[in-house]
Amino acid sequence: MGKLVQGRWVDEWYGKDPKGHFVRDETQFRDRIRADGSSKYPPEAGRYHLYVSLACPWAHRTLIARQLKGLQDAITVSVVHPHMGEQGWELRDYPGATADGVNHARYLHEVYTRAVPEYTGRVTVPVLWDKREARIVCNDSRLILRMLSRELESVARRELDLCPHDLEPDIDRAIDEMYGPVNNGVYRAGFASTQEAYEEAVSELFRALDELERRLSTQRYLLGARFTEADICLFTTLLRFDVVYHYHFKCNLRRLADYPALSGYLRDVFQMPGVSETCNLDHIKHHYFTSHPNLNPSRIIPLGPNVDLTSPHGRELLS
Ligand SMILES: N[C@@H](CCC(=O)N[C@@H](CS)C(=O)NCC(=O)O)C(=O)O
Repeated sequence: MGKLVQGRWVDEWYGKDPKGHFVRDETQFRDRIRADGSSKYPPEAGRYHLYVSLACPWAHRTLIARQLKGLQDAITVSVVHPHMGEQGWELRDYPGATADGVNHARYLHEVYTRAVPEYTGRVTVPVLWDKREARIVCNDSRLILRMLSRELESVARRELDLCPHDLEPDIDRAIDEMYGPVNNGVYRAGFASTQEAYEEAVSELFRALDELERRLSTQRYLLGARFTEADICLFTTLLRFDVVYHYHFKCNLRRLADYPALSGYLRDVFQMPGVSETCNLDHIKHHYFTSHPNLNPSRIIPLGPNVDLTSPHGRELLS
């Protein structure tokens, strides 16, 4: 675990504030592919490459959008090894992982320094790489998600609007609202270094889940009858909840299985054509339980819990 400082890899755990709250660094590469030609990155089949981890909820967002939009041929992918070790994410052999066919890097930090030799910051997935200019376009999951849903229509095989214009403000609000307490909330709980910071995160998380449970009891998706980017953002956190966050991050006031609407919603999204192909519980468990030695020093990966994501959910009736 570490980061780059002026292009050199240094060992460093995540940031925290004086009260022990986990502090996530801002992403630094925030360019966009633009369909209207207003950026230096036009949509083009075969030009862009995604570096992802199948374990990471942020990277998982981009993989789902790529799959649902039929962008698999247009955008190539490298999948890192699930264990994030001393040198960070690594590209080496493991079932479901791939080599780096583009930059031939052994470590993801080499990809960052190839783009910016003096880069200072964390080396995170997802990364959207431009093969033509050998540059990182963007390493922010939310921006990449929006690009995949909006800017690559000309090379997408499926017509599916994940961010309809009439819903855009509501989608943005839903994503904003769940980021702090839910998506980042599980990390704020797991990486808190004081009791107060942990309790604050867990209370906010479960208050937000209770609210989402109410909302999803009467409507199929977060914004109503249409599946959108906001659902992708919620889904990738819920998928990891009972198998990892409940135990490893101590988010254990309730299990997701204790929420009928949320757990039905999880199965509903999992069963959408294309989504299950992007989900890999082995990578998820392997990553979290082996990559945080201060949380799980033995690195033993628990066998349970058994979560059946294929059982009926009955949520079609809500549409
Ligand atoms: N805000 C970023 C977060 C990405 C992120 O933190 N990814 C994690 C994996 S779950 C990572 O690569 N962490 C490595 C590190 O911070 O050293 C996004 O949404 O893209």
